[in-house]
Amino acid sequence: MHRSLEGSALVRPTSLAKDDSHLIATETIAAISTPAGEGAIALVRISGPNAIPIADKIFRGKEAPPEFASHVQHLGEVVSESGDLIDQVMMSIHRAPASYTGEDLVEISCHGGTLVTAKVLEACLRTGARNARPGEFTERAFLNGKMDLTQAEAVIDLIRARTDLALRSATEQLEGKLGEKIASTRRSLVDLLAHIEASIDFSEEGIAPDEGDSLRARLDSVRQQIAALLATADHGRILRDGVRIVIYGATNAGKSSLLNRLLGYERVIVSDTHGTTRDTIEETVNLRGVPVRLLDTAGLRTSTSDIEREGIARTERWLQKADLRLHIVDRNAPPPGHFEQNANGNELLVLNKSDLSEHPEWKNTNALRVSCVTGDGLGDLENEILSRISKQNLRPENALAINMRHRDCLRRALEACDRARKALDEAFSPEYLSVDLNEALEAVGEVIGEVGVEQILDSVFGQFCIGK
Ligand SMILES: Nc1nc2c(ncn2[C@@H]2O[C@H](COP(=O)(O)OP(=O)(O)OP(=O)(O)O)[C@@H](O)[C@H]2O)c(=O)[nH]1
Ligand SMILES: [Mg+2]
Repeated sequence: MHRSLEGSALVRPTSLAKDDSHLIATETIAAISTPAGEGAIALVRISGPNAIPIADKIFRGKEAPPEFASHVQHLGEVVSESGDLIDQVMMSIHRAPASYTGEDLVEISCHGGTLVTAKVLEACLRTGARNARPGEFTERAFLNGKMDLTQAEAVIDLIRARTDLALRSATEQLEGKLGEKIASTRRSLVDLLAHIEASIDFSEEGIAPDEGDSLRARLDSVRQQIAALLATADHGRILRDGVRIVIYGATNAGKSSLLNRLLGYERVIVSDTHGTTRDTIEETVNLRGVPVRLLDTAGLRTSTSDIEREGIARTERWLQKADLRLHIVDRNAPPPGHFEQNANGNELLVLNKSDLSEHPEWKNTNALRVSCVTGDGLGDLENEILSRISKQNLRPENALAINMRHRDCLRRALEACDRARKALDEAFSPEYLSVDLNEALEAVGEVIGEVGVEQILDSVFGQFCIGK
C-alpha cells in the first residue's frame, strides 16, 4: 500500500491540475491593475489563452500583437469595436510560460484617467475577456506553478508593508525562503514516512528497538523544525499588523491627546468634558521602524449611559488583547478611585499634564511624566515604549515570520508529530505512526499549497486587490 511519496516538495499543484480540471484557466481575464483615480499612466492587464487574439482585436499599430516579440513595448492605439480611438498606449506581450501568471499576458499602459482606463478595459471585455476577481492573476501564477502559496501571500504582504522590516520580510518570503524551509521539513517527513511504510510492507515484526531510537531522533528533529517556525508567529503578526498598544485610564486624563501627539495630527476629539471618547479608535504609526497599532479607548468611570458603558466594556476587551498597555493618569488630580499600579511587564504608567502642578498623592509614584500640551517627556515615553517592546521580544529582528494561516497548519502538523511520537514510544504498530505522519505531512504541505488547495485558495486570494 505504497502511497506516492515523491520528494519533489516544491509546490506545483500538479495533482490538482490533472484531477481538478475546472481549476485550469480556460477563460481569459482582464483588469485595471493600477489603483483607481488619476495618474500619469495606468495599467490594464489581460491573461489567459485568448489574451493575444483579444489584444489583436483592440490594437492598431505598426505591428500586430501576434507578431510582437515577447516582453517588448509597442506604441499604438486602442480602438473601440466601431474603430474609434480610445487612447494612445504602449502594449507588451508576455508569452507563456515566461509571464507573471504563467499564461499569455498582455499589458497595456494607457493614460491614467478614470474614464480612459474604464474604456480600455471595456474594449477587452467586449472582445472576449471577463473581469478578473481580486487576486486572480496571482492565483493563476500559483496554479501554473510560478510560485508557491507562501510566495503568493508575500505579494499581499509586500503591497501592505508599512515598515522596512515588514517589507524585507515580504521580499524574502517572495523569494521563496519560507517555502524552502517548509519544503525541507516536508522532505524530512516524506523520508521518515517512506521508512515506516517500508517497514509495514516488508516486515512481519514491525520496528526493531534500535531502529525505533533512530526514528525517534529523526521525528524529534522534524518536530523541532516545525516548532521553530511556529515560534515566529507572533513576529509575523507584529510585522503585518503592528504591536498592539492600548491607551487607557480615567476620563479626562489625556488619552486622546496622547494619541494625537504620537500620530502627529489631531485625529481624535479632545475636550475637557469627561467621557468625550466613547468608542475605540485605532491608528497605525511607525515608531522608529516598528509598526505600532495605537488604540485610544473610552475613559474608565462609573457611568449611567448605556453607550458609555458599552464603550468601557470595549476598553476592557481590548486591554486583554494588548501587547502593551499605557495607563494614563492626570497628575494634577488625585489618583482615580480604581487606581492601582500594575507592575506587569506589559504595562506602563504615564503621569500626564506635567505642565501643571503635581497632586501630592503622586509624590512617591515611580512613573514617566509627560505633557501632551507642551510635548515634554514624549521622547522619553517613545524610548520606554521601544525598550518594553524589545524586552518582551516584540520587536521583530528576524524577517522570516509565518502568518496566521501558516500557524494553523503548523500547529496541526506539530500535534500530529506528537501523536506519532507517542505511538513510537508506546510501540504501537507502524500503521498508527503512518497515519499520524501522513496527517503531519498533509498539514505541512498545506502551507505551500501542496494539498487541500481548493479550500484555501479563496481565503488566500480573496484578500488581494483586483488586477494583482
Ligand atoms: N494642561 C494640560 N492639559 C492637558 C494635557 N493633556 C490633555 N490635556 C487636557 O485635558 C483634557 C482632556 O483631554 P483628552 O485628551 O480629551 O482626555 P481623554 O483621556 O481622552 O478623555 P476621555 O475621552 O473623556 O476619556 C483636555 O481639555 C485636554 O486639553 C496636558 O498635558 N496638560
Ligand atoms: Mg478621549
